[in-house]
Amino acid sequence: MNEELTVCPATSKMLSKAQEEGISTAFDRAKAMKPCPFGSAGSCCKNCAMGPCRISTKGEQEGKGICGATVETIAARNFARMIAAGTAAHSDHGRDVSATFIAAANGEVPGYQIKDEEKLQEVARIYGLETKGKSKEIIAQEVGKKALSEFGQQEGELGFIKRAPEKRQKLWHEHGLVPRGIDREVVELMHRTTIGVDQDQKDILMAGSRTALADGWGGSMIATELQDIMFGTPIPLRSKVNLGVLKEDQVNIIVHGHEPLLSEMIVAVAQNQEMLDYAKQKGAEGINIAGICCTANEILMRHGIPIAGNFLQQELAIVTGAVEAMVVDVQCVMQSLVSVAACYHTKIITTSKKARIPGATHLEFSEHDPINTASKIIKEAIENYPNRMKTKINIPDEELDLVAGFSHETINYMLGGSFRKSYRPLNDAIIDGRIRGVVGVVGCNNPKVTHDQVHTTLVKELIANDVLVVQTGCAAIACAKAGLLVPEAKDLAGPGLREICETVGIPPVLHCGSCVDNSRLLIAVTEMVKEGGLGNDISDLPVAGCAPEWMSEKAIAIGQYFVASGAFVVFGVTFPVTGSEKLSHLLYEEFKEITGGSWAFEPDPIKQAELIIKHIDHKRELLGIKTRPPRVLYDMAMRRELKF
Ligand code: BF8
Repeated sequence: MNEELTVCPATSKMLSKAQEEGISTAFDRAKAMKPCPFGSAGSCCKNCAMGPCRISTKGEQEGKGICGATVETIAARNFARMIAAGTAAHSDHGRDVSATFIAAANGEVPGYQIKDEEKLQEVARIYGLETKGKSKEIIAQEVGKKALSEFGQQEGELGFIKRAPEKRQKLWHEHGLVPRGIDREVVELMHRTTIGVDQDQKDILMAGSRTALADGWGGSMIATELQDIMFGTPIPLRSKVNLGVLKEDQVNIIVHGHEPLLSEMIVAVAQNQEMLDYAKQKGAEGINIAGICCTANEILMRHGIPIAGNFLQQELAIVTGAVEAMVVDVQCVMQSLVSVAACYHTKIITTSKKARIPGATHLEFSEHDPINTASKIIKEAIENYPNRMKTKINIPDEELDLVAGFSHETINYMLGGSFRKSYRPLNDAIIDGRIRGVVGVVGCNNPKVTHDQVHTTLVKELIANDVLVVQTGCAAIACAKAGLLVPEAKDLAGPGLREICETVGIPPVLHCGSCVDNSRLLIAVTEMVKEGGLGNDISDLPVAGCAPEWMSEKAIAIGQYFVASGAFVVFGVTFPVTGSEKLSHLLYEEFKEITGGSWAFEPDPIKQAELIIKHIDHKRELLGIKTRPPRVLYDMAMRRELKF
C-alpha cells in the first residue's frame, strides 16, 4: 500500500491512517496539484507587473518577455533569486547564532557556555585574532563580533575564504567570486535580477556564485562553527530513527525546524527532575524529545536525541495521535501542521520572532533567557498529555538504529587515530582504489517523487561501487531509516569500502549533520586537498554532490556553492533551468571552464549513480590513479539480495 508514495513503512502506515481519518497531507495535495510547466522550467518571469511573461521555446522563433528579456535571462534571474533566498535563510540562521554567541560569551545567556575551546582557538586563528593571554570569554566575544560583522561588511573578504585550498582562492580572486559581505551579496543579487538590470546569463550566474559562496564559506560555516563552539563539536554516537521513537506512555515533544538555539535548551530542561515529576503528576512515565528535519539533525549530532522523521513526515508525526507539542522555529515548517493538529490534541508552538502561523500557539524564544522559554514550552506539553484521544493513538513500530556525529574533525580522528589526526588514511584509501571516491548525498524530500526512494537507491548503488557517502539534512534521515547508517551496512558496500569500514569501524554512509553543516563537507574536501596526493584543488578530487529529492531554494544555494567550489553536482526531481538551453549549457558545461565544477540534472537514481561514478573515474584517470574494480551493475535480483 502507498508504494508509489513512499518506501518508508512508517510513513506508509501513517498515510493510510490519515486517509482513514480524512486528513489531507502534502502527499494528497501534491497529487492534486498541476505545476505550471513554465514555472518549473524556469521560463516564467513575474519580476514586474507587465507580465507574468511565460516564454515558450517550442515555436520557430524563441519568445521574449514584454521587456525583451530572453528566456535565458529569465531563467538565470529565477535561478539566481533561488540562490539569494537560500543564502539568506542559511545566513540569517548564522546571524542569530552569532548574536547569541556574543551574548553567551558575555555571560548573558544562562545555560550556554563555550564547550569547544580547541575550535574557538582555531576559528580565532583563521579570523586573525590575537589570543595570547586572553580568557576564552574574551576570545569568544571577539570571534562572535567578527562573525557578526561579516553579515553587514561592505568591502573586503569573508574570513573563512582563507580556509579554501590556495589554488581555489586564486581562481575565485581571478573571477571576482570572493564574497565581500554576506548581506551585500544577497542584496546585490536581488538588485541585479530586478527588471532591466543584469541581462547577461553568465554575469548573473557569476554574481549568483559569489552569493552562494557567501552562504557555504560564510553564513552556513559561521552557523556550524559557532554552534560547535557553544554546544560541542559532534562525535560519533548511536541513536534511533523513525516514528517508532515516539513513546505511548510519555509526553512526546517534537522539535522541528532549523536553529538549535532553543532545542538545545529544551533537551536540557526536559531532564530536570521538576519537569519529570510534573509529567508523572499528569500521568506520563517521562518526557520524550524527538526531532524532525534539521533541528533533529542538530540535536542528534550533539546529544543522540532520536529522530522522528524527515520533511515529508512532519504531518504524519501528528497523525500518530501521540504528540503533545510540536515546537517549530524557521524553515521547512508546513503551514498545514495547524490543520492536521486540529484533528488531534497536538499543540503547534511557534517560537521564532520571524515565523508565526495562524492558529498556532506562539511562545517566543528569548535568546537571553532560553531556560525560561524551554520550561514554558515543556510545561505546556505536559499539561496537554491528559488531552490525548486514546482511540486515535497509533505509533508505528519502525525504530531503527543509526550512528551519527561525523564532523570533519571526527572523520580526521577516526581515520587517523587520536595520535595522528589526519586525512592521510582516507587519501591513501582513495589512491589505492579501495575507496573509489567520496560523494555528498544531501537535501530534502519532494512529493513529486517516491519519498526516500531516490535517496536510498542512489546511496545503495554508490556504496556497492566503493563510494564513501557523506550525508546531511533529510537525505541522511532517509538513509538512516533504511538501515544504511550503521556499521553493519558495510555488507552492502563493495569490497574496498567494506574493508575500510571493517578496519575503522564506521558505516559506509556517514551522517555529518544538518543542511548548514554542508559547510563541514567543504572543510573535509579542503583537508583532502591539503593532505596531498589528490591534486591541488577541490576540482581535482574524485568527489561529487547530489540532492536526489530536493525541493527548497536552500538546496540550490548549496548546489551552487559546491559548483563554485569546484564540485560536480547532480540534482534530481526537476531542475528550474530546463526551459533554457543556453542556461542549461552554461550550468552543465561552461561552468567546468570557469570553476572546474558543474551541474547535472537526472531524476533516475541509477542514472545519477552512473553519472557520478563516471565523473569520479574521470577524475581518478586525470590523477593517474585509475585502478581497481570495474563498476558493478546491479540488476533487480541482485538488489533484492542486498536487503538485510
Ligand atoms: O535545511 S533537507 S527539507 S529540513 S531544506 Fe528542509 Fe531540505 Fe530537509 Fe533542513 Ni535542508
